[in-house]
Amino acid sequence: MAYPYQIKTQADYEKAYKKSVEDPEGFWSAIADTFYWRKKWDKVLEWDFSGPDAPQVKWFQGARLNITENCLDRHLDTRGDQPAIIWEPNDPDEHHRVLTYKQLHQKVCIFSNALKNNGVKKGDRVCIYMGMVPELAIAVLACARIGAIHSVVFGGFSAKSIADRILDASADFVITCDGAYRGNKVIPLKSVVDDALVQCPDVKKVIVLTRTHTPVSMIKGRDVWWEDEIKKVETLGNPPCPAEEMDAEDTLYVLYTSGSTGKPKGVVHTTAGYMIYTAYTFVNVFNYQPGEVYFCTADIGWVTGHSYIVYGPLAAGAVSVMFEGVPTWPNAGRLWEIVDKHKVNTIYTAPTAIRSLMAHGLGFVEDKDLSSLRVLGSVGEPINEEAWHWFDEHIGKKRCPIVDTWWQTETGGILISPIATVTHTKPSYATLPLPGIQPAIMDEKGQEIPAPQKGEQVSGNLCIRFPWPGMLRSTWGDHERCRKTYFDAYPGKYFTGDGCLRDGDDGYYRITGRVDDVLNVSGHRIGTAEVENAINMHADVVESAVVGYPHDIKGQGVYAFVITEKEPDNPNLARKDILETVARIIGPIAKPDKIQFVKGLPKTRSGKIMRRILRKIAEGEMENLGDTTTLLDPGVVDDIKQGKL
Ligand code: 6R9
Repeated sequence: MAYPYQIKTQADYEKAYKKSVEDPEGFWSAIADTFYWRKKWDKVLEWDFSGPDAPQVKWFQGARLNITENCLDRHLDTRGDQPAIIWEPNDPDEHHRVLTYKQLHQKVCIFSNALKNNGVKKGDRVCIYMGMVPELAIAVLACARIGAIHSVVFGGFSAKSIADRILDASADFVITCDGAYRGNKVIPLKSVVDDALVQCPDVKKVIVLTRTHTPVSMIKGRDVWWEDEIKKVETLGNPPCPAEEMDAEDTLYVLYTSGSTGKPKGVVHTTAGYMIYTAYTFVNVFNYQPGEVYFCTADIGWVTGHSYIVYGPLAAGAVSVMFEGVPTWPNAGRLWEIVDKHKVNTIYTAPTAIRSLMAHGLGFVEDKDLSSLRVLGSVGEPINEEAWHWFDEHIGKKRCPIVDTWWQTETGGILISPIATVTHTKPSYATLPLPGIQPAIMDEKGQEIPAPQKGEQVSGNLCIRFPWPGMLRSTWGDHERCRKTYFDAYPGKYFTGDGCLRDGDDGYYRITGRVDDVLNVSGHRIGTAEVENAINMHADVVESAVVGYPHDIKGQGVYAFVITEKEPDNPNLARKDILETVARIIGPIAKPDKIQFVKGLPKTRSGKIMRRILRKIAEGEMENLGDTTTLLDPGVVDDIKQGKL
C-alpha cells in the first residue's frame, strides 16, 4: 500500500501547502479518511487561541476510534507478518528480537488484559518508567488500547522527579523494570521507583518486568511481576482484547517537559489529531516507502520516541527499529553496525550523537556497509554545519538527503522540516513549514515581521498562527498555565519559545535556539530554574544562577554560579556534593558541567538576576558585558570575572 497523501515533488508540496492554508478542514479530512474509524467526525476543526479559556482546539469532533486499531489491527491483513518492531539489545552479543505486526498485536492485547486484571480503567493515568525494551512500546500501546492515559518518564530521571510526575498526574499505576542496561551501566529502575513511591501512597499497583535480574524488593499487595500477570491472562486462553472506543479528543497521553519555571508541565496530547499528524509527517518528512527499515535512535521517554518510534511509524505500518543501548558502547561504531546489520534505510538521530561520534574518528564508520541508507534525519537542537557535513559525507556518502526536523514536545510532531527527496536542503536550516503549519516571526513589540525580500534576512520569535492536528491541548491539571505559557506573549498565536531567522532568497527558516530560560543539553530540555531549585536544596547553598554556554558535544552545557554560606574549604568536594544533589533532585542529565563559587550575583535594584551578564561570562566574553549601570552592585561582576573557571 502506498500512501495516498505522500508528497513526491516540489509541485505536490506547494499544492498541499496551499490547500492546507486555504481549506484546512478539507485538507486534513482527506488524510483522515485513509484511517480506520469506528465513527467519523461531525466537524473537522473548532478552535480559539485568544479567549479566556484558550487554547480551545478540537479536531475531528464527534469521531470515535482507538489509535491501536490504526497502529496494529488494521495492518494485520495487509502486513501481519512484516516486522513492526526490530529490537536491538544493549549488548551486541545478545540476540535481537523481531515483533511482527501480528505478534505485537497479540502481545499488546495480552498486556492490555493484564492491565485490566490489575484494575486499570479508561481514563486512569499510568506512569511508565522503563528502559528501551520492546515491552515499553507494548506497555504504551496497551494503555492506549484500554483508554488509559500513559505518562512515560525517561529512565534518567530521579526518584523525586518520578514522584513529582506521579503526584501531578495522580497516577495510580506504575509500570517499570527491575533494571535497565545502558552501555556498561545497569540502572536499578525498580529501586528508584521504590524511592519515589515513598511519597506516593496512592499508587495501587506496580508491574515489574524482568530485564537485568537486579535484586528488587517486591511489596506485598502492591508489586507484581509482568511475567506472572501475562501468565494469568494466558491460562485464560488469551481472550481477545477489544480496543476501547475513544473520542477523538480523549487524552492519549501526558508527557512532562521543562519550561522557564521550576516545575515541569504535563503536556496533554489527544487521540485522533495526534495520530493523523504523526503518521502524515512520518510518511512525508522521511519519504517512507512501505517495507523500508526505519531507525530512530531516541528514547521513548522523550516525545521523539512517542511520535517517531511508536505512534507515527506504526500508524503508517512501518518497520521501526528500537535500540536499547547508547551510540558509544561498546564502541562508537554501534549505530552504524545496527544500520549495517538490519539494512536500515532511514536513520533519525540527534546532533549531539553525531558530534560525539565524529570525535571518535572515521575508523568506526569505514568498516560498515551503509549502502542501505537513503534518508538521514536530525532532531532535538540546531545542527551545526560541521556535524551536518560529517553526517552528509561520511554516513550518507553525499547521496542521502538530511532532514533537519524542528518541533517540540508541545507540537506533537514535526512542524518545520525538509521533505526528503523533495526539498532542496541547506545546512543549519530546517527549511520550510510542512503543510498545515503557518509560522509567524514576531518582533519584540509583538508585531509580526513581514516576510523578507530577496537578499534580506529577518529574525525574531517564532509563533504559529493556526492550529495543526498534533498540537498540545492543555497542560495537565492546569489549563490556565497552558494559556499563559504559550498563548499570552503573542495574543492569538502559539509561542514556541524559539528564536528563528528567515532567509528571503528561498524563504527558509533557521531555528536559532530558545529565547527563554530553557537549556538544550545533548538534546534534552532542561529549565534553568529547575536546576537552580535543585542546587539550592543543598544545605550549604544560599543562592544560585544557572545559564547555558556553548559546548562542543552537548550543544549547550550547564554553568552554575553558586553562593555558599561560607567559602568551601574543599571546593572540589563541594562541587561534587552539588552534583550529587542535582542528580538526586532531577536526575544525572541535569548535572552542571561547571560550577563557580561566587560571593554575589549581578542583580538589578528590583532583585532580578541579570542572566545576560552571566551568560556572557560563561561564554568567556568578558569584555562586552553591555550596560551594567543598573546593577545594584556592579562590583560583583568583576569578582565573578576574576574567578571564571
Ligand atoms: C522534538 C524535541 C524542543 C526544543 C525546541 C528547540 C529544540 C528541536 C530542533 C531544535 C533547532 C531543530 N529543537 N529540534 N532546534 N533545530 N531541528 O526535541 O522536543 O524535547 O520538547 O525540545 O528543542 O529549541 O524548542 P523537545
